[in-house]
Amino acid sequence: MNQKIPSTLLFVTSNPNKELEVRKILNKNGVSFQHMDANYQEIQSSSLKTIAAESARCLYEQLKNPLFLEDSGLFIEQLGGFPGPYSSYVYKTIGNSGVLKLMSNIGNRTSRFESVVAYAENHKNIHLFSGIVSGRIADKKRGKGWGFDPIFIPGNCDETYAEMGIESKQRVSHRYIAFTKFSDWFKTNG
Ligand code: ITT
Repeated sequence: MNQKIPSTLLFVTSNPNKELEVRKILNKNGVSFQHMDANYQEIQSSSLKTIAAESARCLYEQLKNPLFLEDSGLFIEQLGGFPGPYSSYVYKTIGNSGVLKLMSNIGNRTSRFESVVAYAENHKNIHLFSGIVSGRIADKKRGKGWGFDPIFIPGNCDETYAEMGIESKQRVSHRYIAFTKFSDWFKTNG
């Protein structure tokens, strides 16, 4: 990472869709940040909280600047929580078609999206905020959206995240829940 580091709150992510969604949520909630487009090494764990906390701690050690990041994933009940922490890799390799193929004979399509925000105030104080949305996997891809948006139907809705569009997704999403908790906390404690 050879980027110049500004002395402001950093959001480290290599995912532009995530950055856009987070910018909308935090702008609305009055928390400003500088985006840092960087890939970082993640430890292996079945827990997004453990991965996010460790990533934030390591990045703080390198950057010596307050920062936050988000680890998120889709957990499918009948697949034992797969892809979960491997969501990014699974999306890049088998994609939505591959996930639908794995689910082809499975009637119970219950799944959940999770988001964990890790805020590193310094190398010791890592604060975690999580958001979970339960839902189900659609029978086929519906709508245009990034990642698993075309195959995930939240809660009691009929539409996938992709069909809902970003503004409606932003009102219910796992990311919205986690980042609202973070910004509410940050405004008084950050
Ligand atoms: P950074 O780690 O650099 O932030 P990433 O895309 O690798 O970017 P994650 O490790 O958190 O991020 O991977 C989560 C993956 O889960 C992501 O790449 C998508 O494929 C999927 N995902 C997470 N949230 C999603 C959402 O709101 N809509 C669609 N897919 C999502």
